Amino acid sequence: MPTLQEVLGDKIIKYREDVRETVKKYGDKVISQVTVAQAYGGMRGVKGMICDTSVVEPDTGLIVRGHPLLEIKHLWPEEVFFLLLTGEMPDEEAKGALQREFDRHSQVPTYVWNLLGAMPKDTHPMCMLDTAILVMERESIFRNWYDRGMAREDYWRATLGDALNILAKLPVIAAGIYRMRYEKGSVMSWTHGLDYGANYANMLGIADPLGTFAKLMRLYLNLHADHEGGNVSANTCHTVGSALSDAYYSVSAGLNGLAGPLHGLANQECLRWILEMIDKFGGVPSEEQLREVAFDTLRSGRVIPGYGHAVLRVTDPRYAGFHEFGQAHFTADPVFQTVDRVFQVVPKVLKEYSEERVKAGKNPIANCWPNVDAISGSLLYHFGLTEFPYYTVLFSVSRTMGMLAQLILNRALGTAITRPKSVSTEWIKANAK
Ligand code: CMX
Repeated sequence: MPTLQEVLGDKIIKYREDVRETVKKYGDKVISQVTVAQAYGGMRGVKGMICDTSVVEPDTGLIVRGHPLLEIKHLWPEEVFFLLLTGEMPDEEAKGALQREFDRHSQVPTYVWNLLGAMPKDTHPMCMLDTAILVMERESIFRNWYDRGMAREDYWRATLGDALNILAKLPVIAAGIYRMRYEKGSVMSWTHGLDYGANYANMLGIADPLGTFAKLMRLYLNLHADHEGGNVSANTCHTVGSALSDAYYSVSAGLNGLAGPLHGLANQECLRWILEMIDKFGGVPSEEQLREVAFDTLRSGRVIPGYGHAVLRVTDPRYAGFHEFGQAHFTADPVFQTVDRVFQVVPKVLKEYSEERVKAGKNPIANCWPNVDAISGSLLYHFGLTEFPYYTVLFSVSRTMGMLAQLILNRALGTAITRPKSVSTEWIKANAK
């Protein structure tokens, strides 16, 4: 099979033709309307952008290029990246070529380590990661070619070059941040010839005699890679990139969004919540104890981390994928058992609480089921990766694949600069009646 660059080059000719035809045929059709409540409510449900790498269906969850997530959970991260971009699975030859690209670009510049080393010791690992990506902007092929008068036709090639460079260095930097920030010893290097997930697992330095942690990392990087285009990280990366800011600016910005507690940081919040309960009750809490803590959390005005979703209306298939892994490998683990028991209790609590909210004139909770963040941390914790402020960095290494795939495709399609129209409250009052 040809390489990623060759397959994508051919696909892009078809993608462009397809989009041209679609706009010609359906350009004046209405696909969405916006109510005043939606304009104030984070544009929830408003269809106003295109993403072809994946879709999130409210009743089934993530579908990647036509494949329901749980049917492709065995894919390795490099295969997922190939699939996101081209809609095709790479064969061994194409996968090997992509792995060699990562080998070639994996050396992290010294100035990145110097910068990370100079940051205050209590810097959040996400701040370290986003800063490291941003400072490498000087390496951007896109900016370099653009400054020399690159044709629009070549934007995607330059962005793919930047993407391969970022993706190759990302696990090295991310693992290095873990080792520096938590004093685990010296930073480790990328091993040539080893796959992406196993390389990241290896560089974190977690003991893995049976290779189970490497398996978890492959799964982890697969399940978090993409979640269509409207979520905060993908949407931010898209918006920044739409100004033709290069991939370093765009990805760093997207990850700043992932660092929020309502988005990617929920995994850290979730594990904190679970551990506090285990600590409080001296072991796996009973269903009654869990119910009490869940209500206390809600009544004190906080959200239950890892539950609810802006789009999904069922249990997140990513939760199901991780749950299957936990059941296969460590059912006796108290943290995993607590997560499992939370699943028995919290959806019922959220439903009751939602009814109370409605009676009090507030919005219902649209989805009382778990999302990916409710469980991912418990698996990492099992392997001794207990520093939960680091968890969003793992999410980031994965989500960068999705953000970059979307960015490359938008460059190929010449997607316009993002500029929705805002209106004022006065305008609403004057016009909505
Ligand atoms: N606990 C308590 N209240 C919740 C809730 C939860 N888990 N999920 C939703 N609600 C509340 C919302 O805060 C909102 O309250 P207000 O109207 O008072 O502001 C109300 O229910 C309606 O919200 P919604 O329509 O159900 O959900 P949104 O689309 O507004 O928000 C999300 C979605 C994910 C931000 C929200 O469910 C939440 O805060 N969950 C907990 C944090 C979390 O797990 N985030 C990770 C999501 C996955 C990811 O992006 O990585």
